[in-house]
Amino acid sequence: MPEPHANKEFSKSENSSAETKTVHAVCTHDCPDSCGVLVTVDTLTGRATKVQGDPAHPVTRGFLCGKVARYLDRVYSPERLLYPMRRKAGVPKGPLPKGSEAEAFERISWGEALEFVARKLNDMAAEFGPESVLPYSYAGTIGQLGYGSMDRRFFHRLGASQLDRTICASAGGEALKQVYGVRLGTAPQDFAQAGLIIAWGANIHGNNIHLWPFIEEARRKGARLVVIDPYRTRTAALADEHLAIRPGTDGLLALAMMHVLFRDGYDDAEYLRECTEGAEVLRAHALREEHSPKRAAEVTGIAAEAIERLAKTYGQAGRDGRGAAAIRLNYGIQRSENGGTAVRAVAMLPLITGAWKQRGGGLLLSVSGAFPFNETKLRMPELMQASPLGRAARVVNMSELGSALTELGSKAKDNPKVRALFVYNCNAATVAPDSERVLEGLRREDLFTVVHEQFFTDTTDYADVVLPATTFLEHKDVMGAYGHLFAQISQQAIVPLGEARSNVWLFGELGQRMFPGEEEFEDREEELIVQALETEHPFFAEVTKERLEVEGHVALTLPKDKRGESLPFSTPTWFKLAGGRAKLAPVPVWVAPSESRNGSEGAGKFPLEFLPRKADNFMNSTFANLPGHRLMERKTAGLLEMHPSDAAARGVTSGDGVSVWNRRGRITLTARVGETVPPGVVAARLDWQKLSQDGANVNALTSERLTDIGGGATFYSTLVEVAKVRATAAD
Ligand SMILES: Nc1nc2c(c(=O)[nH]1)N[C@H]1C(S)=C(S)[C@@H](COP(=O)(O)OP(=O)(O)OC[C@H]3O[C@@H](n4cnc5c(=O)[nH]c(N)nc54)[C@H](O)[C@@H]3O)O[C@H]1N2
Ligand SMILES: Nc1nc2c(c(=O)[nH]1)N[C@H]1C(S)=C(S)[C@@H](COP(=O)(O)OP(=O)(O)OC[C@H]3O[C@@H](n4cnc5c(=O)[nH]c(N)nc54)[C@H](O)[C@@H]3O)O[C@H]1N2
Ligand code: SF4
Ligand SMILES: [Mo]
Repeated sequence: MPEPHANKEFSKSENSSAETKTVHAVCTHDCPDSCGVLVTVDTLTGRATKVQGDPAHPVTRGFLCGKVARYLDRVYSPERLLYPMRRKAGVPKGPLPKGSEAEAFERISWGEALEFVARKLNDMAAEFGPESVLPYSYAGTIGQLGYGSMDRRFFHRLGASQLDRTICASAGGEALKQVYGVRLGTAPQDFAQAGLIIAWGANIHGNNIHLWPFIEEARRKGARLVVIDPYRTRTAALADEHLAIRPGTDGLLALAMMHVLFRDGYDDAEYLRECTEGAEVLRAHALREEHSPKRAAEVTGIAAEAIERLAKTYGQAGRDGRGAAAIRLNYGIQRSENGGTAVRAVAMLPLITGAWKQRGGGLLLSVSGAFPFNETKLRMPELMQASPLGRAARVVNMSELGSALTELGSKAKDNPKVRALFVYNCNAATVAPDSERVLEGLRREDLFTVVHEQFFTDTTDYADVVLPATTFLEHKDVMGAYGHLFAQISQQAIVPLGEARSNVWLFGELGQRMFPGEEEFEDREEELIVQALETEHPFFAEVTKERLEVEGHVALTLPKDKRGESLPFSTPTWFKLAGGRAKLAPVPVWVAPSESRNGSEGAGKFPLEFLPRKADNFMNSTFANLPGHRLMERKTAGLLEMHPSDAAARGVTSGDGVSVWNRRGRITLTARVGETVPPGVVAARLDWQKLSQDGANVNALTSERLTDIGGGATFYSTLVEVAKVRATAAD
């Protein structure tokens, strides 16, 4: 690996002295904020001594979230995985108690590890066909290179199955594209100008903290904050109004808002005419009786008056000198069976009122579409043609991992069973839905599993080979963001610990071994960054490697409208209010998720809607193994939050042990009775299996069912039943 690089600009900064230097890195966790991070490094020892938010970054504004403020606990954790290891002969695959994992494996050299993995992949490809190899990755890092570059080249060239990365955002991302054609939205800084802010399925304090200062600024100027979330998040508790909607009913709420907007003349006729298609069809649909606030109230659990008020406040925003309406739509609502339709409906609201015309107005889900990185150059999909397959490989949906490992394929070489699973950037055993099936698949003795990781996790417990991965302090990358509009470079601040290696290095080495002499596997971080930036796209007019190296972050060059404002959708284009860009229902039609109180399975044995939520102090499953982070999360880890009415009906009081189950699985948690959830809804946090009571986590209960649009995971459409298993010690 190259030696760490001291950024010229930052090494001159006042933080630097003869003994320390400051390096510009970027937090590469899967978070909308993509913070600029200044890393202080002791130049004598080479050790990082401090991380802080970059004060010069207009969205980071000098602070990091609580979890990454303690990032050095992760980098220098005594539990870091530092050497390649191979499962010892005779040790069965399966859960290992935390701290004992290393005993199941023996250390090997990188040379042996690469040789072994290359040979196994070659053997599998030869015997069963290359599609028997399945890469499985998500967002351990969202750096352009670490997330998807050399890894894709490698698997394309091999002819491995392709992975459809749907576990997080594909329903919402696809729905947004159906309406707008692109993933763009309101800049976070512009929220400071808004007069009304709706946080819709958006846990801002937990997941998107750098938006909060802009919301506070708007509120100081009189803006109102409304939170639409079944769960009483900290953001909800701090809002002017919290609408505790029933899960999976947001599409209907949005239609009811449209009903009022059209009925009461809050639609912007000129904007609709100039910028959209299908407004008349949508108007007729929205005005149907089933979309009246009264009818929507019965389903959503939000009073008709509250819906009327919300719609009117939304319609009046931006008029008569009031600030515009900004919706922070986040991914919460699209983790439902009907989540694509829900996002599609919500995304239409600012088109109806023309909220995009003013700074501060509009909607933010993701702005990832604003970064024109040259992904084709990085990933080289054309290599699939050069593979033994000579065609595009089959596609496996990552949200169906359990089925892919237990049911998919046959003896035929053109549709083989999965024989080798290569996991990187992902804690698959913990985060994938229907984990009982996933684990059944991972236990298969005829499955060869490689895991590239920073730590021993629930997933490494099933690995044949584990390979040590670098943290974002230990490798270089280039970054976009999905929650702001600055491109950044993340410098390598320290030498990798032990024998940890980056994703780029690993797949480059494997590529060179398996396909000797093929140049595309010789590129490393420096070359790949140059390739990532090879584009004529005007948004990158100012984004050059040279500037990124010196400045750390560079603003995108966004187009300006005739007033000279760079607002994403203020000028005429082709937004679809009816019709969409694919074969969708012409207008959004709300259908209850089958696993919800109004759905086809709602009246059955499992009456409670379950929210298997993210932890505010972890990043999905990342950080859950670190004592300092667990301490921060202690008030919610391992708990089942229940409404008093549901608890009373089951004789449960706070502190009781409860069993939570459905057809797919069963877990044990400790009850906390209170008003953080509405009646009929229970909530718990995602955590490692091995750190949970009974060794099973919330995903034992979730299903592989996919969303209506985008083939996404439906974590938040899950029904369960709860019973007391153990009284609290106080009883
Ligand atoms: N601290 C922390 N930060 C994170 C993460 C983390 O695990 N921890 N994960 C990162 C990742 S991968 C992502 S994708 C982002 C996601 O960030 P968000 O998009 O905020 O995603 P969620 O936390 O899944 O859901 C947001 C809120 O939606 C609510 N919700 C659930 N169902 C419904 C519903 O039917 N309707 C409505 N209106 N609301 C609903 C949930 O209660 C939750 O409070 O956060 C990132 N940031
Ligand atoms: N019940 C439930 N399940 C969920 C969710 C939920 O809200 N509830 N959220 C879903 C969502 S939105 C998402 S995005 C997924 C997230 O699923 P994952 O992407 O698997 O996220 P993490 O749990 O953070 O695990 C990432 C792993 O990558 C490793 N890693 C980090 N950097 C690198 C690197 O550079 N190289 C390699 N090789 N490894 C690295 C980390 O050590 C970590 O173990 O989970 C999904 N699962
Ligand atoms: S996790 Fe998000 S908020 Fe925290 S430092 Fe990283 S980018 Fe910033
Ligand atoms: Mo995610």
